[in-house]
Amino acid sequence: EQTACIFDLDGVLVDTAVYHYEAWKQLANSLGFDFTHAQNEQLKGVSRMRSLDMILEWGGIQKSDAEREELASLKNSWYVAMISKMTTDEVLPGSGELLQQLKEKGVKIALGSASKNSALILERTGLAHFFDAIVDGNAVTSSKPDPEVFIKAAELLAAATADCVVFEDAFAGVQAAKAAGMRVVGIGEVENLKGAQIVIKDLSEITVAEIEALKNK
Ligand code: B16
Ligand code: MG
Repeated sequence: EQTACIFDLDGVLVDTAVYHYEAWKQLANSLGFDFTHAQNEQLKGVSRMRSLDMILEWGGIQKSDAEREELASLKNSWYVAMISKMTTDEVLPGSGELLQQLKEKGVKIALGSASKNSALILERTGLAHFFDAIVDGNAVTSSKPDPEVFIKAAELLAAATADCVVFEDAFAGVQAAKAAGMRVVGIGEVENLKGAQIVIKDLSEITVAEIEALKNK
């Protein structure tokens, strides 16, 4: 059967974590407390509202639902201002090349991201044209580790879940892919990505043939 590939966005194709960090830090500071890089790490792959709730908890602050909505949209307005200036230089090593090779071999490609800003990021970084399907934070009701995002992506590609290979940098994303019955390539450190079939530093470290061979493992 034909392999299909599903890519997470932040931390796999592009590095937007630095912008999330700046925007969340600005929000935390405006509420009177600090926000560290280590805390930012814990927000990878986590939805916007869940991220806000974790930050408010770290700051020991309670807010009403209406205030939480307001804070989340304030953070997002700062974040969007930053990602609106992204360029094609901000694509992570090997991403463009791998997407190009998959495309040439006729492998179907989908996005499976928690972000509600994926369209803007893909457009700014010149990656949008590679995708046969896009499933992001606007299209799902349950966040990773729930498998919904990847199952929807497989459906849109008309691919069997067993033929899908997911590329993920977050542990919650690895869990989501496993729950969907898919193979997972982890991007980052082995100790953070337990359950992935293989873990690589970035997409320059894998070939189309290696991806297709994963299904037999
Ligand atoms: P937004 P991914 C995730 O993207 C990020 O890793 C996470 O830090 C962020 O909070 C989440 O998207 C939501 O992003 O505020 O833009 O909707 O890694 O699933 O591509
Ligand atoms: Mg990610």
